[in-house]
Amino acid sequence: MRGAMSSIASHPFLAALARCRLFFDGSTGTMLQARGLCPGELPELWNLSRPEEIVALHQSYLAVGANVLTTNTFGANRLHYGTEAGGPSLEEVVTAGVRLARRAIEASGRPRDETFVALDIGPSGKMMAPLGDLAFEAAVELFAEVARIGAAAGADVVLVETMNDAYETKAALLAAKEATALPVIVSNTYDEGQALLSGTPPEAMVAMLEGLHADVISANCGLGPDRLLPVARRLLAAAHVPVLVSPNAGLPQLRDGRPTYPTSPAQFAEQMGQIADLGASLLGGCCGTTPDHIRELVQRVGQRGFVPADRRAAAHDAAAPAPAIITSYARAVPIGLPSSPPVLIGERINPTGRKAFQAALRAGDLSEALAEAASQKADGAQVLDVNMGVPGADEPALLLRAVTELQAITDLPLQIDTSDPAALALALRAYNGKPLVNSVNGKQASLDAVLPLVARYGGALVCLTLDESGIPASPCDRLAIALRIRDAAAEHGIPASELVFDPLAMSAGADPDAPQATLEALSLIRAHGLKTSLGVSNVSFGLPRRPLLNATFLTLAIRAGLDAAILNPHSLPLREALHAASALLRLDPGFAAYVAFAAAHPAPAAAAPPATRPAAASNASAGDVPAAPAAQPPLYAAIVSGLKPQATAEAKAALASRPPLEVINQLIIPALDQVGRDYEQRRAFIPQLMMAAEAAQAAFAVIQSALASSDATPRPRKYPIVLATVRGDIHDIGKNIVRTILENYDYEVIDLGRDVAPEAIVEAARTHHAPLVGLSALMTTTLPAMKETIALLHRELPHVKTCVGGAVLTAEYAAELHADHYAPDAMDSVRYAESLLP
Ligand code: B1M
Repeated sequence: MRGAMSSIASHPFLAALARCRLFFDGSTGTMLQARGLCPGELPELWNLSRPEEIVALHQSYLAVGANVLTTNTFGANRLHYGTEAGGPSLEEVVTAGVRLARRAIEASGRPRDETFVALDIGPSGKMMAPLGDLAFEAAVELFAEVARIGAAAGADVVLVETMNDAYETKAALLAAKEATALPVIVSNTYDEGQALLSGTPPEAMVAMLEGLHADVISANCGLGPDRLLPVARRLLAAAHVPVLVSPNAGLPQLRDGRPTYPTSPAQFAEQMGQIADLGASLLGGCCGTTPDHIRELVQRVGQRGFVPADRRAAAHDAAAPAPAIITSYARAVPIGLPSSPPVLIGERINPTGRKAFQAALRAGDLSEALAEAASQKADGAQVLDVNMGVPGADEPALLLRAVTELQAITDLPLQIDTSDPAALALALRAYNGKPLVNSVNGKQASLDAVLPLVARYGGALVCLTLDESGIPASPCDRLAIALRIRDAAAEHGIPASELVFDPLAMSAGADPDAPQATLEALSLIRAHGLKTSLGVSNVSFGLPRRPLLNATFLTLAIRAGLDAAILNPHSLPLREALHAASALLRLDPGFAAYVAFAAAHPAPAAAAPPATRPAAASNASAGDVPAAPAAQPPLYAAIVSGLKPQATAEAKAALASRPPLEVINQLIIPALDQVGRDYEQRRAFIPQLMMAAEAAQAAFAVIQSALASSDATPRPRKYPIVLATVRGDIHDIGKNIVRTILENYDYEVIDLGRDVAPEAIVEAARTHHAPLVGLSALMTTTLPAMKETIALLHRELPHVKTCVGGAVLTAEYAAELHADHYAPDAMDSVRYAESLLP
């Protein structure tokens, strides 16, 4: 977070960065391979077994002008070291790594305040929960241990690098900050789509990392300097801290089974020059770069003009007032962009006044909250407010669960809405990204509780203009509270650009002057260069035709300069007002959003009669008119949205009116195809793919048990069929469907699971005397494994027939692989099995 500058600003490394450009070294892995590191050998072991090689490598980089050395500790963590009796401890490996780099510097005679040792921390190699099995706090401890050891051994700075998952990056940065007093550089690996594997764009990374006080933000690995240039440009446009760029020497090409890197030292340095001119303060190299690359880089770029990061950032901020950026793992949402419509914050994940929702939350049931996330997004919400304030419930635990589970199924940023500091602390720590915090107010107790938490974890902050004396009637008094909050935040290092002020809508029924006062306070706050938000629906409390009043008040607030509106996105009048006012006030260039909205919501006369919405939206705020329902069948929608409990319930409902195979073929598979298309077109990312897969599996489990119970009498089995997803491929939903249908037709299925080696498949066919083997593969990259399996089967067991299936296959491909049969779906495999031995 800008302004919340680190207390270690006087550290020699940061002081050097304010003076001049620094050069990192190049690759470690590629260079060690050239010195004899064998495939599969752990590179960090060389710190103990071949220390002279490591020192020599460091010296080769120092000799060409590098002034930051990366320790040989990339993969050193508790998962790889210190687990085997007799093996070296993690402490030995990391300490040696730091000392060898220090030894090289000392031998070079370079001054201590010009040449630095960066403790290298790479990714854990595991997937973070809830999608994987590495819990957030376990990841923090894993990285903290390495950071503690490295700092004690004398590292100057921590380099967290090659991270391709935003959440793991957060764990590593928090760990390094909490375990050491060193500056921390955080480096991510972006793909050609300019996002991390977790789908995170550069702006979202910058917002989260600056909020957590990263001292340098960086991109490394993955691409060469030419293809990393657009990412560097985006990082430099967004970041206020210095930026490091360490690309590969181009995209690797396989030669004789080994990767080679095509970008020559001269090309590398030439392309890096462009990145330096954009303002990168630190430059280095990753895979495939050698001392020759760094020599060229230092020689060609060392003399170019250098602008310190704070001057570069100040120039950006002067060009346009800085918005408050909030993020999820997949997107950054700016609040307060000039000439933009207000950001729509969905208010529906809030049990206030909703008895059934409260009872469900008290029982630990979050399904309505998850369904609201999906339906509010469908109705245009850009941010989701999450409030778990239920009397009698454990709010910290519930809010933590809600934040975690919501982030697994939605890519929208969340607004964490609680008045309980303990709940806020837990949710902020576990949040994947940089949230909006709702809220602080002018009471000293609130300022004391909330500001330190936001300063520590990052976040934009909604500030309510009330204090110990209540909500002032006068707009000027509300402004005075806003300014007091602004000043208190600044003392905690939270800049005004991160604050969004809510001048509080009050019921016009209770006080006819209230709406005017709120609008005037809003204008005053705006006139002081501050941002605003408003929960609009309070204005109509106790009055008839609430949607009409709410929509009109929203229009007036937009006119007064509203930056964010907290409202019910299911309310059509509110969304109509938002789009129409934004268009008329020139906040919607070219009327683009208005036209898209109008196309999706034709005028009432032409529209179909309103239908009732699904349960999730049926208890919309009093008087709100629900928007048109989504057209997708509920089971399809539940799978696409990754909602497991809903998928289970909707599968049961679907089975009441359709046969099981129809549910599979017309609802489950098309939903997965939709998610696959979204993934391909970068509208969805791995987390959504995984949640959709889990929802599909939950639906399929219902179908499986329906099939099993409809056919309780055991019948003799026909013959054994071996089934497997081939080596390297973990997609097994299709194979599982095929197994169930084959079993339903009385075949004995030996299911070997997924990612199965050719030899294991042949062995199972031999042992079970199976006349038929069914193979599944869903990726072009795993077709060779399928071909290898078929060849091995034909060679070892020529009498065994092979039947293949999976999304990437066609009859032509199957013929090329020499399969005996291609089955486009499960029923076709049954027909083929019957044709062999009826
Ligand atoms: Co991934 N995935 N996925 N994925 N995934 C695809 C396959 C992909 C097409 C998405 C896309 O880009 N559009 C793409 C492959 C691109 C390509 O190679 N051309 C892809 C990718 C790239 C990946 C990863 C590499 C992503 C990453 O990590 N960067 C990764 C791969 C990991 C690995 O395998 N090493 C990955 C991971 C995953 C999840 C884990 C998240 C999850 C799988 C969970 C699981 O299976 N347990 C997943 C999912 C869900 C999909 C999609 C969306 C859906 C697959 C599916 O289940 N379809 C998929 C997109 C798509 O296919 N539209 C995609 C429904 C299923 C019922 O159909 O398997 O075809 P299918 O089975 C049918 C028939 O084909 C036939 O009968 C079945 C029933 O009718 N059949 C057989 C299948 N096997 C048969 C065997 C037989 C007979 C018939 O023998 C007798």
